[in-house]
Amino acid sequence: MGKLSNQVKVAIEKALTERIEALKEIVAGPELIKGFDPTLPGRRLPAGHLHPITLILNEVCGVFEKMGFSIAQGPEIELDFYNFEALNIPPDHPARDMQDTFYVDDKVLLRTHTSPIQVRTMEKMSPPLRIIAPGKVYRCDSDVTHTPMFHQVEGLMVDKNVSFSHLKGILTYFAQEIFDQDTAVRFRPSFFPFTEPSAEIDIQCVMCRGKGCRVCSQTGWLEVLGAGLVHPAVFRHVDIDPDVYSGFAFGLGIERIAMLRYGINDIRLFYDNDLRFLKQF
Ligand code: 2U9
Repeated sequence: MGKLSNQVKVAIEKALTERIEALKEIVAGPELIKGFDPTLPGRRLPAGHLHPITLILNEVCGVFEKMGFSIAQGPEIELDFYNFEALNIPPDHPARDMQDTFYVDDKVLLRTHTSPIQVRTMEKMSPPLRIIAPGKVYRCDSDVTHTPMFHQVEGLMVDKNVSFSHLKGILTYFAQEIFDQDTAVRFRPSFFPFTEPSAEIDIQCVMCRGKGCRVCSQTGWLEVLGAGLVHPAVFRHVDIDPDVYSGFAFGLGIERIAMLRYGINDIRLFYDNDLRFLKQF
C-alpha cells in the first residue's frame, strides 16, 4: 500500500507541475494574445428587462393580491358562449359585430375581454370567490389609443352581502395605490350588459391635478375603470342563486394606466419594439 500511495503522490505532483508550467507559459507567453490579462473581469452580456406593460400589469395585480384576490387564467381563443352569451350580451349587440371581434368561426373567437375567465371560474368553484383575471384581449381597432391586442385586468368578488360600498372601497384604494395617495376618485352611473347597476370610475387628472388640460379634455377627470354589481342573468348562467349571493366586478385597460403613469400619448409606442423607447423603463 505504501509503495502504491507513493506512486500516486508522484503522479499527482507531476501532473500539477506540468499544468502550472503550462499556465505560466499562457500568462507570460511570448506570441500568445498580446495584452490579454486573465485577471480582468469578464465582459457582461447586455441584460434585458421587463416590458413596461408587464411592469404595470404586475403592479396592478400586486395591489389586488394584497387585498386577498387570487389570479385566474383562461384561454385567449374562446367560445362565443363564454365571451358573450354567459355575460348577458345579446346576439344583436354591436360588440358581437365582425367589425369589432376577431372570429375564428361562428362559435369561436379571440376573447374581447378577460370576463370569460370569471365565467369559467364560477362554473368550477362556488362562492365565496375573490379573483382577478389579467391577460391579453383582442379587438379590431387601431389608432393612438387602441391596438388590436391589449391587456386587461378584471376583478370579481362573490359572496353573501357583497355591496356597492365594498366595490367603492376597493377601487378607491386601488386608484390611490397606483396613482397618488391623495388622488380624488369619482363614480358616475353607466351601463354594461353584465353589471347592474354599473359605473365608470374617474380619477383626478394626473397631469393637471384637476385644473383642466388637454389630456383630460379640460374636465379635470380621467376615466380609468368600469365596474358594477354582477347582473343576476350572469349568475343564472353559472348556476349561482342571485337571491343568495351578490358580487361586484370591474375592468381596466393596462395600456391606458401605463400611458397615464409614464406620460405617453401614443399607445403604439409600446408595440413598435424600438429599444430607444423600451430601454427607458
Ligand atoms: C363577470 C361579470 C361581470 C367586468 C367589467 C367593466 C365593467 C369595464 C372596461 C374597462 C376598460 C374594458 O379594457 S376596457 O376597455 N371594462 O368597464 N368590466 S364591469 O364585469 C364582469 C366580468 C365578469 C362574470
